[in-house]
Amino acid sequence: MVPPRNNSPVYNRDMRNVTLCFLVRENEICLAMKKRRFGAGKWNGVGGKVEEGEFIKEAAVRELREEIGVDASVDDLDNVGNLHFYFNEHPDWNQYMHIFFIKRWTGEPKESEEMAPRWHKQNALPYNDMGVDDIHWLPQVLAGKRVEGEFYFDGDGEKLDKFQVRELATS
Ligand code: 6OG
Repeated sequence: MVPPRNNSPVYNRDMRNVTLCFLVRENEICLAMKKRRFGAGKWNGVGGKVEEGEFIKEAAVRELREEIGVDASVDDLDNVGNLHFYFNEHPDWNQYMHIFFIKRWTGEPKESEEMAPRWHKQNALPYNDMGVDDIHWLPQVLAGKRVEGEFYFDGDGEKLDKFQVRELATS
């Protein structure tokens, strides 16, 4: 697949497409504790599956509203990364994750049945309680880079088999 060269995420027809959004403000980033389903008990951004017929950024905006009660405009979503995830033992879980940073929104992040949001210092993130992939791409993104890459997991996604991450030209 040709990687996106501009700021529009590109739908991957061969895999499940999912979104991951981070609200960011000076020195801080909003992480949310996932309360159920995949990734429960871990800090992550906010997101989920892109539904049939939905644009990727619209799906991201919907999840922000549903999961932490904030409203954002698709124009304020900055596509900072795109990662392919492959689960060696569960190929049906494979997914393509579109990552967004958001600097402008309305409302205060609030807890839902799905997630409990909290602001964290960007330079002191709880990587041990995040996805095992995060430490390999989030620092670059926080440093202003755009990334793409592939991660291969063993088990249910808790063990990293191999990965590669490439920095993209910032547009
Ligand atoms: P639901 O299945 O609850 O959405 N996600 C991952 N995030 C990170 N950082 N690492 C992973 O490694 C991930 N796999 C999935 C995408 C799942 C949410 O979790 C993200 C979605 O935002 C495997 O609808």
